[in-house]
Amino acid sequence: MEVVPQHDKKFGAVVHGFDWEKASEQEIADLKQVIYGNKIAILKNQSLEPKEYLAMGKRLGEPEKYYQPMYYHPEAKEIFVSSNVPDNGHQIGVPRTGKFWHADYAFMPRPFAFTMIYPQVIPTHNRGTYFINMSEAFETLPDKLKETIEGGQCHHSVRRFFKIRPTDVYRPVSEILEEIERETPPTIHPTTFNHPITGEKVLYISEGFTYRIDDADGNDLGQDVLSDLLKASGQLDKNYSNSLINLQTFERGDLLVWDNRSLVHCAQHSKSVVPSVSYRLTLHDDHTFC
Ligand code: 7UC
Ligand code: FE
Repeated sequence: MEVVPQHDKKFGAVVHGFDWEKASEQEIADLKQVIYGNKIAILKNQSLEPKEYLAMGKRLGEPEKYYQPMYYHPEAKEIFVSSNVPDNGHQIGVPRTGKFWHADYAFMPRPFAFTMIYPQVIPTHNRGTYFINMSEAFETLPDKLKETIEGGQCHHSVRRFFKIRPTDVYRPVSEILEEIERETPPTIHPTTFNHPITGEKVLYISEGFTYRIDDADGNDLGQDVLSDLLKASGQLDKNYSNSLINLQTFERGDLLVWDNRSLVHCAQHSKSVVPSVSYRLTLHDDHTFC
């Protein structure tokens, strides 16, 4: 395994020669440190069948399948399929996933340590995902704002980005909204926490899922504080030109693994529909999330 940091970018490291089957325990531990330290690892020249991909994920962590079956890969439930390319006329997975700033499963009690993305059909243009390192974003905050949020908590919900399922057609929207609140009730996480491995302080908020911020006494700090924080972190920049935003591009054979504690991400937007398929795996590690 050879690791080359992406010097033209703020973070990320390219990893050549990683073989999940042959890798020693030491190499697996080293790769995890590369991910924590560089936030993203771009594993080159990977050629994996769905079952092999899952086996690889099991070497890096404990895979958890998504809570909604409509995303499942037919050969492995743990693989979350993002696709707008019908397979023999059938929709597999869900199109246009993750086109908003978020950290995966931030709306759940136990979010994932790692997200893996293995692109299958690479879009002809707009091939990439935007990332922001939320510990870097925290460092840029004015001291006054850091004090305001110190010791506080945020409320997160999937409600704004819950995808209507084929089985929801003809259901009253009020019933669907009630179901979302019942099955995925809002979750509370600390507004900032120290990353259990790097020790860096992470600002844990996202434009997609965070809807309320409280101070250390549980008082609502209001929407202005939340939007000031989102703005400072670059998540409200509709042109994606904020200096905290990094575009990570990929090519066929690349497999991305990132630190889902530190990073928020947003799938690149595209006005026209270009064919795109990617397989996601989400993993827990041995540490509590925050
Ligand atoms: O379809 C999607 O954009 C999925 C999103 C609501 N959740 C991704 C996650 O794992 O947090
Ligand atoms: Fe995501």
